[in-house]
Amino acid sequence: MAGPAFTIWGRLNSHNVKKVAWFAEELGLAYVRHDIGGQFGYTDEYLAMNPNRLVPTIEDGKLVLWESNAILRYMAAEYGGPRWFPHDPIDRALADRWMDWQFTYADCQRLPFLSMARTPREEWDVAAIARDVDRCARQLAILEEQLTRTLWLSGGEFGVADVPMGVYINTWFHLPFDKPEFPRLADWYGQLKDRPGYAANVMIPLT
Ligand SMILES: N[C@@H](CCC(=O)N[C@@H](CS)C(=O)NCC(=O)O)C(=O)O
Repeated sequence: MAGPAFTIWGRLNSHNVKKVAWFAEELGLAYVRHDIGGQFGYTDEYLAMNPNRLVPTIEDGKLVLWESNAILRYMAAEYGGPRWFPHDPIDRALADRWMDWQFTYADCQRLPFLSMARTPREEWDVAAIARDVDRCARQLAILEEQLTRTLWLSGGEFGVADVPMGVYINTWFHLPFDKPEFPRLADWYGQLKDRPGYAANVMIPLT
């Protein structure tokens, strides 16, 4: 009898859960996902696995793991191999840094996202949103520059290092604020949109 499937715990309207569900599809991994967190609340069983009261968490055989980018690295190593995460230490480090860098970006996107996607329009703090959008744009200029030098954040081809910012860039392009033009970012986003796992798990209504 087949063992338990790779299990993802977390609601899909979470950026960090989207990363894991999308990447599972890129790897062709059979998985089950259970809604938990946010509007679904938590169970004691879940909090015993992840005491941070955050999503996502995965179970894979005897492994229980939280922290979305650590999960992505595990998935790439266990199920993907060098195609997804280069063995060469220099290539790997250059790709890997964009995964950690995403948390820097997430910090400035938090307020516009929570304010615009999860708050009635009449309650938006327009000045605060504009300040954070400006901060996000300054950070995205760094990504734009990188994408003039490599096609993907992972290097010459799409890989795991494109996933964290790949999720966040969908939100950047969808939230209704004025934004500067970033042509290479727009190209990169256009290519992500053609990936079925991205369309199914990331390009869903922002809620
Ligand atoms: N660094 C953590 C952050 C996890 C996190 O902040 N998750 C958010 C959703 S994106 C969360 O769980 N919020 C509370 C909730 O959903 O109940 C990771 O990358 O996994």
